Amino acid sequence: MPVATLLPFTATPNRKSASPTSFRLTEKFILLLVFSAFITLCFGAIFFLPDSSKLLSGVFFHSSAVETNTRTGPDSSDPGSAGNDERVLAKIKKDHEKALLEAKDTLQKRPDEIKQDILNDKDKVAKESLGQGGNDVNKLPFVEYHRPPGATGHEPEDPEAKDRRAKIKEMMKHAWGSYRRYAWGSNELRPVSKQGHSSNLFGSIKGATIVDALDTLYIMEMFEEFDAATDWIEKNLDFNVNAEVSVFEVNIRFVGGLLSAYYLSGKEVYRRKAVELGEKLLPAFKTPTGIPWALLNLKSGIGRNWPWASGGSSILAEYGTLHLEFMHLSKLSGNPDFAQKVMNIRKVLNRLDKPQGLYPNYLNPNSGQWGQHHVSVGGLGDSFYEYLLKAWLMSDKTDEEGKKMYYDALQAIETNLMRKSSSGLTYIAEWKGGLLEHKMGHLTCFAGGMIALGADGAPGDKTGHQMEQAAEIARTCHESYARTALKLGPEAFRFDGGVEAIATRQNEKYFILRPEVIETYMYMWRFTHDPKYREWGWEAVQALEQHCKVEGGYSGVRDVYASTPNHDDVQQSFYLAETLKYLYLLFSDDDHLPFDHWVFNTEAHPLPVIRKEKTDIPNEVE
Ligand code: DMJ
Repeated sequence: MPVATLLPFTATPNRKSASPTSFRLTEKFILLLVFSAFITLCFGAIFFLPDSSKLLSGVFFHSSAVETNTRTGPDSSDPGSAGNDERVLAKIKKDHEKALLEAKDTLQKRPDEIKQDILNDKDKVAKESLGQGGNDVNKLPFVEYHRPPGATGHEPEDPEAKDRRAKIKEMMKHAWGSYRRYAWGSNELRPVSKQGHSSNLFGSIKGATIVDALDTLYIMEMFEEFDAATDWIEKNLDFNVNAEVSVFEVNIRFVGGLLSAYYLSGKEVYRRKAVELGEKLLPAFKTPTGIPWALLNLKSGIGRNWPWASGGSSILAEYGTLHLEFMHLSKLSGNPDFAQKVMNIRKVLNRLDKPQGLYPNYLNPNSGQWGQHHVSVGGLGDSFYEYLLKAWLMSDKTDEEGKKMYYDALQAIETNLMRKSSSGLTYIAEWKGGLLEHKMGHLTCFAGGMIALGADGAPGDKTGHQMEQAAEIARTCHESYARTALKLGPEAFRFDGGVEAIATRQNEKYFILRPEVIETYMYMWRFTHDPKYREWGWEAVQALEQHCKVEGGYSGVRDVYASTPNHDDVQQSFYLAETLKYLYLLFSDDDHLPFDHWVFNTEAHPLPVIRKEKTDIPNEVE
């Protein structure tokens, strides 16, 4: 039918026409019926044609998918396209059948066979991605995960220890539950004002308490909470921030927390996140000496040092507290850069002259020269010494350089900094250009645990001597608690002006839920089983419950000598990571996170010993 013949029907019905070709009404009606039947048929054909949805979208919606198909796929006018559709349908059918067969096959397999299949698949994917090269965290090499021993414990047989351990778990529930309720996603909790708290140590990275608490949740078998934390991390933990962070704090809390969570649970998300963050920290090492900056902008990769640090220096306890985490990052990522960076720090240190064999707290990353000659086993120095010892232990005692550096440094500390008060309390003073300041920080109290941990390997028959030193430091630190009104330790205490183990300056009287004293009790208990360490730990628990517990969590206090607590309104993330974990372990049996398999980073995150005979399997610890 010529198109022209249809034209009258496009006219409105009441339009008058004198044309001889005009139709009668019945004819018009019949033609209208035929025409509408034709239209319906055409329209219906659109729906009944194969793959009609694509066709419709091509007609009615100008989608990019359709556009792509028309550009790269077969032309719809191509006579072969019907055959293509059939082939597609046949392929879908075949895939379905294959999947069904595989599922049936899998159901008939034993669990160990299924596990092996999964491992093989993973291996295949890993090999493929390795072939593509690069350090993309999404293409991490395959790592065979072995659950390390003692990740969770069992109920202690001793009924008192059992009850006390249960009490510590209750404390964790209160601390975690309050954080979850009032500050979920913030870095820390303000337990009095019941809101989030953000410290500028982490820039705009969020969730410090979540990451720091992960392994404590795990070892206490709080799995519902652990899963909620994992979920938050998967969805929200973001390191792509334009913010300046403390390299040290982010490493010990975030990298350390993620690594531990990986080793305890085997969840890949933790390995991925740890490596991703580790890679973001690498630009901090771009200095003439390779001694890293203290602060780093994670987006720009620009670093700098604390403005208050002597002569633009980096800080010993900061650049010296990366070793454990970075060795594990290299093992888990296959990227040797991490290990090389921290080994280079040692090279720089070993080339330098050390005054009296001591390590000053300040080192300029540009010149490679010491800043002010200030030496401390507390703030600014502490965990550098800890990591020398633990690097040796974590290497399955193969890192002879770390071992030598540790025992040499400890000897210099004993000779130059360790003193006894007139009533016989051993303390570790601070050294400023050859002069002693008879002050010991709460932070320094970790040294009791460290010296006990290293005593066994001490050269020249010094094991007994070092155990005595460790016990004496534990006693001194206990005295610093016992001599206060609240039975909680001050930030720093002095041995001068007629006082012993007492803070004399107002700005040294606060307690911020720090772990170091309890950490030392835990190590001393493991090595001696002297019940006094559990008693001292229990005293601390009672004081925490009485003076730090508030409705919305746990808070630090401003003055431990005041008869009633003045709360500082901060629940530090290390309270969950360290203080509560060390308390829990103090009342656990020794096979829970056993020392011959695990080494704690300075934030109490357990990392497995890397066995020398199995270095090809990064997390193999047995
Ligand atoms: C923690 O973040 C770590 O233990 C660090 O090494 C020193 N200070 C705090 C806890 O007091």
